[in-house]
Amino acid sequence: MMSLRHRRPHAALIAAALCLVTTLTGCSDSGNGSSSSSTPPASASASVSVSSSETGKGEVKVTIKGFAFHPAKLEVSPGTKITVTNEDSATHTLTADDKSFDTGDLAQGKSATITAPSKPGSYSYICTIHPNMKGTLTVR
Ligand SMILES: [Cu+2]
Repeated sequence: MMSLRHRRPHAALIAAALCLVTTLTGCSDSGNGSSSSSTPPASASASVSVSSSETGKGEVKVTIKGFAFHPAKLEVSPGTKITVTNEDSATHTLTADDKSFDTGDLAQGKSATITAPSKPGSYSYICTIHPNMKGTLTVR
Protein backbone atom coordinates (compact mmCIF):
# COMPACT_ATOMS: atom_id res chain seq x y z
CA MET A 1 0.00 0.00 0.00
CA MET A 2 2.70 2.45 0.97
CA SER A 3 4.70 1.81 -2.15
CA LEU A 4 1.61 2.27 -4.29
CA ARG A 5 0.87 5.54 -2.62
CA HIS A 6 4.41 6.64 -3.20
CA ARG A 7 4.18 5.90 -6.87
CA ARG A 8 1.24 8.02 -7.71
CA PRO A 9 2.79 11.42 -6.98
CA HIS A 10 5.84 10.35 -8.94
CA ALA A 11 3.78 9.42 -11.96
CA ALA A 12 1.93 12.70 -11.70
CA LEU A 13 5.20 14.57 -11.51
CA ILE A 14 6.57 12.77 -14.52
CA ALA A 15 3.41 13.46 -16.43
CA ALA A 16 3.60 17.10 -15.45
CA ALA A 17 7.22 17.26 -16.44
CA LEU A 18 6.44 15.68 -19.79
CA CYS A 19 3.67 18.17 -20.30
CA LEU A 20 6.07 20.96 -19.55
CA VAL A 21 8.66 19.59 -21.93
CA THR A 22 6.20 19.17 -24.76
CA THR A 23 4.84 22.62 -24.11
CA LEU A 24 8.33 24.08 -24.19
CA THR A 25 9.38 22.26 -27.33
CA GLY A 26 6.04 23.14 -28.85
CA CYS A 27 6.83 26.78 -28.15
CA SER A 28 10.41 26.69 -29.31
CA ASP A 29 9.85 25.39 -32.80
CA SER A 30 6.86 27.55 -33.59
CA GLY A 31 8.02 28.43 -37.05
CA ASN A 32 5.40 27.14 -39.39
CA GLY A 33 3.95 23.73 -38.76
CA SER A 34 4.70 22.67 -42.29
CA SER A 35 7.14 19.94 -41.35
CA SER A 36 5.06 18.34 -38.63
CA SER A 37 4.08 14.88 -39.80
CA SER A 38 2.11 14.08 -36.67
CA THR A 39 -1.36 14.54 -38.12
CA PRO A 40 -2.10 12.55 -41.28
CA PRO A 41 -4.92 13.93 -43.42
CA ALA A 42 -8.10 12.49 -41.96
CA SER A 43 -10.13 12.58 -45.12
CA ALA A 44 -11.03 9.68 -47.46
CA SER A 45 -10.61 6.01 -46.62
CA ALA A 46 -13.17 6.13 -43.83
CA SER A 47 -15.94 3.97 -45.21
CA VAL A 48 -15.70 1.22 -47.82
CA SER A 49 -13.71 -1.73 -46.54
CA VAL A 50 -15.39 -3.57 -43.72
CA SER A 51 -13.58 -6.67 -44.88
CA SER A 52 -11.64 -9.35 -43.07
CA SER A 53 -10.03 -7.53 -40.16
CA GLU A 54 -12.92 -5.39 -39.01
CA THR A 55 -15.68 -8.00 -39.02
CA GLY A 56 -15.45 -10.08 -35.87
CA LYS A 57 -18.60 -10.05 -33.81
CA GLY A 58 -18.80 -6.30 -33.79
CA GLU A 59 -21.51 -4.24 -35.31
CA VAL A 60 -21.48 -3.80 -39.05
CA LYS A 61 -23.27 -1.06 -40.92
CA VAL A 62 -24.70 -0.87 -44.39
CA THR A 63 -25.89 2.42 -45.79
CA ILE A 64 -28.37 2.72 -48.62
CA LYS A 65 -27.69 5.81 -50.65
CA GLY A 66 -28.17 6.77 -54.27
CA PHE A 67 -30.15 3.59 -54.95
CA ALA A 68 -27.23 1.41 -53.96
CA PHE A 69 -25.97 -0.50 -50.96
CA HIS A 70 -22.74 0.71 -49.38
CA PRO A 71 -20.84 -1.50 -49.19
CA ALA A 72 -22.58 -3.79 -51.63
CA LYS A 73 -20.33 -6.68 -50.72
CA LEU A 74 -19.87 -7.59 -47.13
CA GLU A 75 -18.17 -10.43 -45.36
CA VAL A 76 -19.13 -11.16 -41.77
CA SER A 77 -19.08 -13.85 -39.14
CA PRO A 78 -22.22 -15.92 -38.55
CA GLY A 79 -24.78 -14.08 -36.47
CA THR A 80 -23.22 -10.65 -36.92
CA LYS A 81 -25.62 -7.79 -36.35
CA ILE A 82 -25.85 -5.54 -39.35
CA THR A 83 -27.44 -2.15 -39.06
CA VAL A 84 -28.93 -0.94 -42.31
CA THR A 85 -29.68 2.74 -42.71
CA ASN A 86 -31.52 4.32 -45.62
CA GLU A 87 -30.29 7.77 -46.50
CA ASP A 88 -32.29 8.06 -49.70
CA SER A 89 -35.58 9.90 -49.94
CA ALA A 90 -37.01 6.78 -51.56
CA THR A 91 -38.04 3.82 -49.45
CA HIS A 92 -35.77 0.81 -49.72
CA THR A 93 -35.37 -2.64 -48.24
CA LEU A 94 -32.46 -4.97 -47.83
CA THR A 95 -33.90 -8.40 -48.43
CA ALA A 96 -32.09 -11.68 -48.95
CA ASP A 97 -33.07 -13.57 -52.06
CA ASP A 98 -33.91 -16.52 -49.83
CA LYS A 99 -35.51 -14.20 -47.23
CA SER A 100 -33.04 -15.28 -44.56
CA PHE A 101 -32.79 -11.63 -43.60
CA ASP A 102 -34.99 -8.68 -44.40
CA THR A 103 -35.12 -5.14 -43.11
CA GLY A 104 -38.62 -4.53 -44.34
CA ASP A 105 -39.49 -1.12 -45.73
CA LEU A 106 -37.06 1.57 -44.67
CA ALA A 107 -38.24 5.12 -45.19
CA GLN A 108 -35.76 7.95 -45.42
CA GLY A 109 -33.51 8.15 -42.39
CA LYS A 110 -34.79 4.89 -40.95
CA SER A 111 -32.60 2.00 -39.99
CA ALA A 112 -33.11 -1.63 -39.08
CA THR A 113 -30.85 -4.30 -37.72
CA ILE A 114 -30.62 -7.67 -39.36
CA THR A 115 -28.70 -10.69 -38.19
CA ALA A 116 -26.36 -12.52 -40.52
CA PRO A 117 -27.33 -16.16 -41.06
CA SER A 118 -25.55 -18.71 -38.90
CA LYS A 119 -24.81 -20.89 -41.88
CA PRO A 120 -21.72 -19.92 -43.85
CA GLY A 121 -22.33 -19.08 -47.45
CA SER A 122 -22.90 -16.32 -49.91
CA TYR A 123 -26.24 -14.57 -49.63
CA SER A 124 -27.30 -12.23 -52.37
CA TYR A 125 -29.86 -9.62 -51.52
CA ILE A 126 -31.86 -6.94 -53.24
CA CYS A 127 -34.17 -4.08 -52.54
CA THR A 128 -37.60 -5.55 -53.12
CA ILE A 129 -38.86 -2.17 -54.30
CA HIS A 130 -35.97 -1.67 -56.71
CA PRO A 131 -34.77 -5.17 -57.63
CA ASN A 132 -31.92 -3.74 -59.66
CA MET A 133 -30.28 -2.82 -56.37
CA LYS A 134 -28.11 -5.73 -55.47
CA GLY A 135 -25.62 -6.75 -52.85
CA THR A 136 -23.97 -9.82 -51.43
CA LEU A 137 -23.49 -10.86 -47.86
CA THR A 138 -20.86 -13.50 -47.32
CA VAL A 139 -20.93 -15.43 -44.05
CA ARG A 140 -17.90 -17.39 -43.01
CU1 LIG B 1 -35.02 0.46 -53.12
